Amino acid sequence: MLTIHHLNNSRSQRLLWLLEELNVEYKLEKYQRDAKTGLAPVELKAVHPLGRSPVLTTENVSLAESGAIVEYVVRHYGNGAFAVPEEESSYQQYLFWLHFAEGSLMPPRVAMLVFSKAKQKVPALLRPLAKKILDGIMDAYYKPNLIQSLKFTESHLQNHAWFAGTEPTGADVQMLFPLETLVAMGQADDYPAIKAWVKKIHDRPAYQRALEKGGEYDYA
Ligand SMILES: N[C@@H](CCC(=O)N[C@@H](CS)C(=O)NCC(=O)O)C(=O)O
Repeated sequence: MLTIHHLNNSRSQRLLWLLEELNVEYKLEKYQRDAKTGLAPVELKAVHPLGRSPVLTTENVSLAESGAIVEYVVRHYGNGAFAVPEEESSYQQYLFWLHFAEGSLMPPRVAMLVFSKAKQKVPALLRPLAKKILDGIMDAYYKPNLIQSLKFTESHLQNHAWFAGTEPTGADVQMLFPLETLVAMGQADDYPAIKAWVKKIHDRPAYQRALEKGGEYDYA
């Protein structure tokens, strides 16, 4: 039996969507972020040394990294659904978007989130200086980098129903978290195709079931 170790308000929500789409039987172990730090509780370290979510376990598997888990689940439990596309150009799209999600899109999003939290934590006297430095780094690198990635994603979705081929695949699962958080945070006004793609997934019965099972999730 598969177990998914799931943290509230986190990337693991997309795994629940995948498992619901595939009608896989699974057990859900829920963990709650620390109210002050937002970090995962120490119990997750007993499941995997990195102590982050998601983690998938079976009697003989303990796998972290959502991309790795998506590939594992689709390969062993997919029965052809959400699978790696066979057609060469779709296969290349699949590889690209599956890795782009965590490799290129998430890092500037996380950095900007961390920087804006950091600004609030600096003592009031030092805040103007801290703001100047942190905004300078964001404006010089993370912001333009993120906008470039989002424009590229938007242009793909203006011409394609899914990220790779004619049906949803693991690439869509991976792209969901960065894009649904963007929409939920009200930062997607310039990206109508991204908004429509997120809505299309949110409207699916399997997504709704995943939401019900996962509990607290601020991005849907
Ligand atoms: N690239 C990893 C990222 C894992 C990750 O950072 N997960 C976050 C949840 S969104 C987490 O567990 N954060 C809590 C912590 O770091 O303590 C993946 O895709 O699985």
